Amino acid sequence: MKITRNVGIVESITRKTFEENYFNPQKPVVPRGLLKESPAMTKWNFPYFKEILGNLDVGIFDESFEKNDRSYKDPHYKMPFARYLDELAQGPIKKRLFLFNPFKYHPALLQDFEFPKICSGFLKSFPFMFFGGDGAVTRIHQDMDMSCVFLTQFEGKKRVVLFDPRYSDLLYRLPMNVHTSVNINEPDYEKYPGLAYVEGQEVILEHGDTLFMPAGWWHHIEYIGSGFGMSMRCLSPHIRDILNGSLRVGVLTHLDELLLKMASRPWYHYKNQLASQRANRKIKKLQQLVG
Ligand SMILES: O=C(O)CCC(=O)C(=O)O
Repeated sequence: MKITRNVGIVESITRKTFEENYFNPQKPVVPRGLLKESPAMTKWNFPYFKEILGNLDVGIFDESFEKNDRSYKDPHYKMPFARYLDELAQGPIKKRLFLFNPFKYHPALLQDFEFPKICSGFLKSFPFMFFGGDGAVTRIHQDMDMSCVFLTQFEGKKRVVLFDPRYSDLLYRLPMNVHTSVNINEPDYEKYPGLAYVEGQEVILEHGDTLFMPAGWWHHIEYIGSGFGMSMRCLSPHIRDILNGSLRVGVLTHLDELLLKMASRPWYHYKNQLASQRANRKIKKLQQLVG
């Protein structure tokens, strides 16, 4: 597996340039300081969230999220947000808050930023926040709804590794799911030979950086220092992504979870087998092309 640092970083960008160079061709980019005028950039920090939402019970994902046969939507346990923020501020903990919607509980937060003007089609009811401690990992996945994501970093840094969706088979995507069993930090080429043909793009996000992740791009995320970020989602310019996303959100994920509940091990085993078969077919095609 090759990991490059090819993601473009731009200090400022017009809507026209963004659409032509990144949005329409669905190419990742970091438009630095996209939200720099927003009050959120200076106002949002751990003490502020503790003050406004400290009493809220939040769903925590611990390291067992790394296990593959768990739904990635269900948190492992709950704890008061204030206690979680204290733990984050104190030191390295791998607990994460994933797809957290604080705006539901404190709508005034929506006044603290504006959706970027560089594209339209934002799903304005679905901004989400993500918190994590130093060393926490959001395991590689695609976003189920197949929308484009603008991920802005507020506190701490993040290492993000992106993979083009054309590598889905070689990344052993589990059928009916947006996950894979592979670990991109320790690729097991014996078990997953397809990984040798995959190329990822790594980028480090710092305070104020926004990463544009096109629809369906795989992302693996590591927290460098305790921190948090926010995602804003917008519809893909391609109707096939919108249809695919609706199918996944409306049907496939529910079916997958039902089968996981009914027959967890055999279903998981069967999905891994299918993923391997798909990867092997892809490897064969690639080998025929080169030789
Ligand atoms: O920042 C994170 O921890 C995860 C972000 C993510 O997976 C997303 O925005 O889809």
